[in-house]
Amino acid sequence: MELRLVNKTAANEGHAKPLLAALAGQAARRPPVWLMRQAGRYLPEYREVRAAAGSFLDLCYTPELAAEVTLQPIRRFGFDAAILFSDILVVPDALGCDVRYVEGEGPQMTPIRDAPGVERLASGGVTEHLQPVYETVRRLAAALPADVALIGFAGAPWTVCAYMVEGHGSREFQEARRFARAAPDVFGRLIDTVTQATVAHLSAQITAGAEAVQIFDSWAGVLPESEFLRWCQAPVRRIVAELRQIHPRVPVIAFPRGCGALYPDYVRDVGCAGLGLDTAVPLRWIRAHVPDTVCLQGNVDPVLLLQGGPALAAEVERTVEALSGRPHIVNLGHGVLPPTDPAHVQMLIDAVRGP
Ligand code: 1CP
Repeated sequence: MELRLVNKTAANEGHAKPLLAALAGQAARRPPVWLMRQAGRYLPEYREVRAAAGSFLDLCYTPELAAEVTLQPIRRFGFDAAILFSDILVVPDALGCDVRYVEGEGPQMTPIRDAPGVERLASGGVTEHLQPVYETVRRLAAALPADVALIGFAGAPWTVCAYMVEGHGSREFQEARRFARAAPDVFGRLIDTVTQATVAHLSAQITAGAEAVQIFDSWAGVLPESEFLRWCQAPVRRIVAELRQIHPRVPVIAFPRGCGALYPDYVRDVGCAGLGLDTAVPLRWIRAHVPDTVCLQGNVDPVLLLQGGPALAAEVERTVEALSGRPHIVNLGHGVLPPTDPAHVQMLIDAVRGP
C-alpha cells in the first residue's frame, strides 16, 4: 500500500503527463501518442484559419492564430502532446533570409552559396525577431489541459542549411551537398551560425513553457556516413549539450530521418532522451541496438494512415507490441499527409488506446 503511494507521488513529480513520463524512461501499458504535422491542411478547421491569416508566415507570427491551430488537433483528438505551430524555416527568416511560402510550391528563399552570403546573416537578433513564437508558447502553456505536454521544436542545422543553400525544398539537396563538399569551411560557418541560433530559439521556447523539444533532421538520410557525422550528428550533439546546461530537466527528442544503421551510435553520442524513428527502420533491430533508457518515438507509415482500414489498426498494434516494456511514444515515421481523412487519425488513436 505504502509502496503504491510512493510510486504515485514519484509519478506525479513532474511526470503527471504521460508523454513526459515516457521521455523520463517509464514504460506504459498504453503508450502516449501524438503525430508529426498533427496541425495542418488535412483538418478543415486549419484550412479555414489558414485562409483568413493571409500568408503562412503571418499565421506563424500571429500568436492568437498560431495557438488556435496548435489546439485544434488537441480538441478534436485528445493527443498526449501539442506541438507548437511554427516552421523550421523561421530560423533562417530570423537570420535575415527572405523566406516566403509560395502556394503549391512550398517554401522558397534566395540561396546562400558563398562566403559573403554566410557572413551577411544577422546572427544577433534571432530571439527578438521570434518573440511572437514565444508569445504563442506562453498562451499554449496557459491553455492546455493538465495531462497534455507542450512540445517546442526546431529544424536540425543540416536540414535548415540544406534549404538555405538550395533555396527551396528538394528530394536530393544536390546543391547543399555540393557546397558542403566544395567549401566545407564556409559551409561549417553556416552550420555554426544556425546551430547557435537554434540553441537560442529552443531555449527561448523552453523558457516560455515548452516542456520537451524535438529537433527535426528530415534530410539526414541524404548524407554518407562521414558527412552525416560532421553535419548532422555533431551539431545536434552540441545543441543537446548546450540546452542541458541551461535547462537540465527538459528532454530533447532527435529525429535523424533516414539515418538507418547509424541510429544506435547517433543516440549514444547525441545523448537525447527521445529518438524519432522513420518508417523504414525495423523496430526489432532498434530494440536490440538502442539502450532501453532511450524513449523511442514512431514509426507508423503515413501512407498507411492515409489509406486507413483494418491494416492501419493492425500496424499500430504491431508497433505497440514490438516496443512493449520500453518507454515508447506512438507517432508516424514522418508527417501526416495533407489528403489524410481525419477519421483515420481517430482510428489510429483508438488503436493505441484500446477498448
Ligand atoms: O499551406 C500551408 O498551410 C503550409 C504547410 C505547412 C505547415 C502546416 C508548412 C510549410 N509548415 C507547416 C507547419 C509545420 N512545419 C509544423 C507544425 C506543427 C505540426 O507538426 O503540427 C512543423 C513541426 C513543421 C516542421 C517542418 N517544416 C519540417 C520538418 C518536418 C518534416 O515534415 O520533415 C520541414 C522539412 C519543414 C519545411 C516546410 N514547411 C512547409 C512545407 C510545405 C515544408 C516542406 C517543404 C519541402 O521540403 O518541399
